[in-house]
Amino acid sequence: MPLTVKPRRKRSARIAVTLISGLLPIVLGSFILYLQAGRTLQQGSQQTAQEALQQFELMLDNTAQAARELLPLAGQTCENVKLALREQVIRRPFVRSTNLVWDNNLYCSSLFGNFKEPVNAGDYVQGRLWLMNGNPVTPNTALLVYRLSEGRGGALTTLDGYHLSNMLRLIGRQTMLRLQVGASWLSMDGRVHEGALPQIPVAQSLLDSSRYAFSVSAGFPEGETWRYMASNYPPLFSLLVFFGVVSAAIGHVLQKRSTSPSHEMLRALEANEFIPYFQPVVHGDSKKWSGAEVLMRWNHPKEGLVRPDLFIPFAEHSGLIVPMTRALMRQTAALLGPRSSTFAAPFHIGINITASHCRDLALVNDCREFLASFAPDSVSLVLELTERELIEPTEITQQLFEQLHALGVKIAIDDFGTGHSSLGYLRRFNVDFLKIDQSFVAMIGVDALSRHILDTIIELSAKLDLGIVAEGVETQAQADYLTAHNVNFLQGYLYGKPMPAADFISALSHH
Ligand code: G
Ligand code: G
Ligand code: MN
Repeated sequence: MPLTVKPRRKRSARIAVTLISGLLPIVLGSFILYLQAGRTLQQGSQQTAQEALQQFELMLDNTAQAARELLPLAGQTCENVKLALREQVIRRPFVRSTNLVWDNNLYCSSLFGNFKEPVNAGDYVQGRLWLMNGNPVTPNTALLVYRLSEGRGGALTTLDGYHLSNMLRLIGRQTMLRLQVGASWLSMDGRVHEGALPQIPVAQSLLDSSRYAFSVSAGFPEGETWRYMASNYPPLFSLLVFFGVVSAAIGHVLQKRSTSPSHEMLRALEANEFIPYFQPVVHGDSKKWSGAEVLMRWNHPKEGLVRPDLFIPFAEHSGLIVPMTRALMRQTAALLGPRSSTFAAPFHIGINITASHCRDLALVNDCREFLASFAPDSVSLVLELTERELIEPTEITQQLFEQLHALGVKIAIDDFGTGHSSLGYLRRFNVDFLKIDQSFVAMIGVDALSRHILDTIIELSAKLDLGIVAEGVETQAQADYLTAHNVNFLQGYLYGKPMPAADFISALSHH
């Protein structure tokens, strides 16, 4: 029969929740660190580009200054001006060569003196700067040419690419740093490339010079963010892993700690933690064992043995009492069934039931299954219904008790005397036994009124032809009194406390 309670979460789901609570801080933290690393790299590339831009402007200032000083000499014969041209080369650290132009013709050079080469202003970006990949003197070596012109005259001063690439390397270090002039660009290895600057994969910064026609771009190669994190963030990663472990542990513990008592009890039911204890019931005259009451115990993994008064109310409230009792009956049948063929007379087995059991007919099947485990007529199953909690007579309960009766199941009213069941009630439910509450037994020889009630109950049961069980018999005096008043069955510490199955079974063979 299906449980009426929502099943507990699956083990795999619990593991998943634990994993997620552990991974969440790590993933989230790594994401934040990734963003932080990206920002740091962006700042780094911005700073590098800024620094390179400044240095290149300083070098170009130097080169431009030479051109400015030479421009007024344009038009004079090379013979007159070549010393002035060479002087600029020597005085200015970055200037490699100086040249004079007249009518778009380079006619005098610091290197060769008299010369003749056409000059095309279109080669120069904004008429000013040309990044060349070498010249006939030094082919395949970068060269930056600065052009100044006025009227028919002009001055060309060149900056050695070696200085430029050196600067790229010095400033760039781990950064990818490039200098772009028009459609050519210079890489850190000193080579000049034609075409648009390729995109830099990580943290690209592009800065245009406001004074000269060049720009600088900086950035990092693919995967730099992870490399940066791996080399700079190990302590933070350890912290994240620590948080992850703590968070997973909290998630795990919170899940293990059940949210409600019924939740915890369902877990216990699945784990078979509810076990039967047995308390013997003896014949009033011979004091031989006539049977036993099955009392539930919770064998809790942490709390140890838990008494039923502490959990039965929750079990009743959640409806779990029905599957719990079913499990208890199955265990009892498995323990005692195999020995039942040796029972001399029908052995009474008392099982406590509650109002929850009387809402449907499931109990009939449970009892049928229980009885089937025993040798025919070797046991008498007694269902004990406490008088504290009366059952409302309905169509269902009427059917239930009729079917139980047909099965041969007996009904006892437990804790009799503490509630107020009427004669009609006793008859309607076909009651077979009354179990006198232990409070009356305890008052034997102590309190006259209680004794009077006790005598009345005994008389009543005799008149109604009901069997009678006295509970809580602790002293010989109580036993003597009850036997003298013809009480059929006695139960109490005098004859045996509730005991685990192994003890009960070994004691059973002596009785
Ligand atoms: O032996 P003891 O301390 O176990 O019993 C405490 C109370 O718990 C008693 O009132 C007894 O009837 C009740 N009780 C014990 N076992 C069960 C059980 O299996 N089902 C129900 N409903 N009550 C039980
Ligand atoms: O189901 P019922 O309410 O009858 O449960 C019997 C309860 O009485 C159980 O808790 C059981 O441990 C307890 N009990 C059984 N015999 C004695 C006894 O002799 N003295 C006392 N004080 N309690 C007893
Ligand atoms: Mn009982």
